Amino acid sequence: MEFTVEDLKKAISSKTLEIGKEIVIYDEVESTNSMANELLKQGYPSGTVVIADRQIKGKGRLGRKWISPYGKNLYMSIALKPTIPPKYATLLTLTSAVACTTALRRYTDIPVMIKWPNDMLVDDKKVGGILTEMKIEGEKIKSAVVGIGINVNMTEEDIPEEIKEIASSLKICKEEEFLRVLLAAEIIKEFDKWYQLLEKRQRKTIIDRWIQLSCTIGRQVKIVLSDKELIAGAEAIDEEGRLIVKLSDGTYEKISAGDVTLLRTK
Ligand code: BT5
Repeated sequence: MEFTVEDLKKAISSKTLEIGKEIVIYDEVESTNSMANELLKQGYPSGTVVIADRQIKGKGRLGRKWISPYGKNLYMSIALKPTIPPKYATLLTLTSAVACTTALRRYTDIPVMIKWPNDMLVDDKKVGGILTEMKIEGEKIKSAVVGIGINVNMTEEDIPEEIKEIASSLKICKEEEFLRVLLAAEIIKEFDKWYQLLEKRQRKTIIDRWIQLSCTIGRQVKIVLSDKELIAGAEAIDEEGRLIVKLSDGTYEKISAGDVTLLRTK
């Protein structure tokens, strides 16, 4: 890795309340999410950040993989012990997307948008994704890991055929290289701010900002659920972070998990 924990702490510069008090950087891991979980088990505190230069088993949602070439992109996980009730679990992903997108926009000036719940898109192509994994015990979230993958300096040639149609990178969007250390610092600072709002139950502030940054609301979408597919209009987000969609028969449905494909601008 071309930057050290000290470099990153210097780039963060201001004091954060919780995120990044402990930072661990690896050359190679199976998955920064798995490593963050491991560190939590070892007693590392909530807010611990794990970064790696390469992942050999980078994870997407639902058992999918996250393509993680060496030295080009940001692979980062944040280990947390949230105090919010489990029913607001989806909101943690939405909060993370708000923090990452705000940080990306500030650092790169690229108009990154969020597709519900976890994709960061530029011109409908994916430049980043978020994987939230949680351990829930009874009525409590025991621990959570938010994994953030951002395609930073990947070129067209670096993108494997299987995702060429759907993926992009910050470098491809802006034709310039970005410093991962500065991007990571910006994300840690924003995450610290938005996560505190979530912990303080400021759900409306988070959802309002999410809607501002979203390219999902107001679009026709295709939703793939485990047992069916729906074509619907994405109308709003409820206070648990679920997507409210309007079906062609005029009825509404709330979606809390599933894949959303944007169909066309309304
Ligand atoms: C995600 O899943 O978008 C969550 C990605 C989270 C990755 C981070 S990296 C740090 C941390 N450690 C981990 O092990 N994971 C997290 P999902 O919505 O399921 O999207 C996965 C799909 O996106 C794949 O099936 C591919 O089609 C596509 N994909 C894979 N790698 C990609 C990449 N680098 N850029 C864009 N799209 C990609």
